[in-house]
Amino acid sequence: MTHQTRLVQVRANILRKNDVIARSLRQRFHESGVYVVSLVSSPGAGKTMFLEQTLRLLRERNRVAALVGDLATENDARRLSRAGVPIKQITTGTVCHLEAEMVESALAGWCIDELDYLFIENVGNLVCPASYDLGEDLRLVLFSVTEGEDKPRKYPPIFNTADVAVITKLDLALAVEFDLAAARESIQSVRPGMETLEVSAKTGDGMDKWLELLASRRSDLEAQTGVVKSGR
Ligand SMILES: Nc1nc2c(ncn2[C@@H]2O[C@H](COP(=O)(O)OP(=O)(O)O)[C@@H](O)[C@H]2O)c(=O)[nH]1
Ligand SMILES: [Mg+2]
Repeated sequence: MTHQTRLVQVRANILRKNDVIARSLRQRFHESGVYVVSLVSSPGAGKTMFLEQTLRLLRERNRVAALVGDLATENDARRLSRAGVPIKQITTGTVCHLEAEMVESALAGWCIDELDYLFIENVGNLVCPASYDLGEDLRLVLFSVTEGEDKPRKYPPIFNTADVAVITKLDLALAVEFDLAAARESIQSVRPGMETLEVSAKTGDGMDKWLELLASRRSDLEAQTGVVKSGR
C-alpha cells in the first residue's frame, strides 16, 4: 500500500465513523423532538450575530440552545450567552471543522428532550465542514456581501451539502456595491433550486422570513417522524 493510498484509507475510515455517530445522533434528535440546525460559513461571515438574533427571537415561545465551535477561545459562547439560553463552546484545537463525536460529547449532561431547537455553529471554514454530517436536520451556508458574489462557484461542495443559502450583512450591500442578482445566479449555477435567504442580523431585515422557513421545515419533519412538539 502506498503512503497516498494509506492516507486515503484512514480518511475514509474517519468519515465512516463520523457517519455512524451522526446517524445515531439524528435518531436521538428525532425521538426527542428537537429540531437541529447547523451553520457553516467562512470566518467572519456573521454566523454568531445571525445566531444571537435568532436565539433572541425564538426564545420567547421556544426552548432553544446552541453549541458553537472554534479552534480557540470562548468568545462566541460569551456573545451568544447574552441571548439568555444554554450555550456550550466546543474548542477544536487544530481541527478545522466539527465532528459528530464532538457534538455528542458536548451534549453529555444536557436533557435534549426539553429542547425545541438546537443550533450548532461550525468552525469558520468553507471546505472541511462539507464532509462531516453532524446529525442536523437543516444546514445553512452563510456568506456575506463583503465576500463577493462568487463564493458558491468557488466552494461548490459546501453549497451542495447545505439545504439553504443565507446572504448576510445586507445592510452593507450598497457600500460594497454587492450585486445581488449575480450572487443569486452563482448559487443557482451550483445548486439549481436552492432556497436562498437575504438578511441583515444587524437591522433585522429578512429575519421574519428566516423564522417562517424554520417553522415550516420543522413541521414538515414532525409530519414525517410523528413526534410533534411545535405549536405548544
Ligand atoms: N453591518 C453588519 N455587520 C455584521 C452583521 N453580521 C455580523 N456582522 C459583523 O461582522 C463581524 C463578524 O461577525 P460574526 O458574527 O462574529 O461572524 P462569524 O465569524 O461567522 O461568527 C462582526 O464584527 C459582526 O459585528 C450584519 O448583519 N451587518
Ligand atoms: Mg462565530
